[in-house]
Amino acid sequence: MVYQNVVWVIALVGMGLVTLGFLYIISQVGRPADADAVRGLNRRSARWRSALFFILLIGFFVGSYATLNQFPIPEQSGPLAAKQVVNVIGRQWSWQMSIEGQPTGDTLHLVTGSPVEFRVTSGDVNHGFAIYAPDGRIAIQTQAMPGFDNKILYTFTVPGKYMVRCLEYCGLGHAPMVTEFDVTNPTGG
Ligand SMILES: [Cu+2]
Repeated sequence: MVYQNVVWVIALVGMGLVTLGFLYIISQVGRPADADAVRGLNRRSARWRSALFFILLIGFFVGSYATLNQFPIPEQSGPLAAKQVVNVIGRQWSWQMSIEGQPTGDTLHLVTGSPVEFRVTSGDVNHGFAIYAPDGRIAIQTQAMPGFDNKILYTFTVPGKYMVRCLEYCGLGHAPMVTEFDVTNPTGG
């Protein structure tokens, strides 16, 4: 299930309901008002408003819990005990990515199935570090800020070529500030 598509459908249904409400009101324009009917309508609409308020309130808490429970930003202090740790430095206008304990410049190669900790910082100005999955969707993203190590934990499930792009405008070379790396299955597949 792709959350973006679900949210898109919910938004469309919501917009459709609002449109239907407007169409109903337009269709009632010019009809003479009946005092008793108006009183009854007011009572009914007050009950509807209360019911809708509680439905929205419950929806807010359930939706917040369901979506933020899996929030991908981990504890920022202390070690995360991930098997793979990648140090990321954003600079105008390139990404330097190296596996902890390996020399900088080695080809970055990650495997599926075990968590990867990305420690993201910047050598100059703020950048936006985003990893795009092979299907073109953003897998994870966080800010790259000078003086801070922003940690993000991600377990790759799909092998393939992943792209890194900058999501925060950082100067003339922002758009081509791109790099890529491969993710394979642990068996090498
Ligand atoms: Cu940028």
